[in-house]
Amino acid sequence: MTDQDGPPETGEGEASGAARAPDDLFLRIVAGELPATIVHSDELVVAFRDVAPQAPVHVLVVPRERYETVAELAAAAPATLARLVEVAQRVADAECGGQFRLVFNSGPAVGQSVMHVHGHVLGGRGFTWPPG
Ligand code: DGP
Repeated sequence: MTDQDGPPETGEGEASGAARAPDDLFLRIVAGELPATIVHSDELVVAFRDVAPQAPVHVLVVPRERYETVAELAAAAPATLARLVEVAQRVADAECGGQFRLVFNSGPAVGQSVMHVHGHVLGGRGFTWPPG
């Protein structure tokens, strides 16, 4: 894996939904159409800082292709999900000693506001359990 590769060539089939859905904020960030502080980019995933950080480290890792939920991503493109988790660990290794909380909100009822699957990598402070 390199940090700056070209366009996606996943070989894992088509992403669900409209590949260029105009309301998909994260597709627009992946395409470079919206600004973001990108901390990692490869042929499968892009990681960038959350615009409203909830912890000293708060990075979103998203697939380049559009899937709505983590379960959908796991079923359709498991290698991309594995890469997403690998990148989450790499971000945490670089920024908060390797320990982190990885959150996938799946559905509006539990807080998903952007319907393009994203892992929240949270770290750099203590966390309580259970989450709110
Ligand atoms: P969720 O609620 O799980 O769907 O998380 C969406 C996250 O995305 C939320 O923490 C805020 C972040 N976010 C929303 N819009 C933008 C944006 O335009 N840029 C960046 N960097 N983050 C965004």
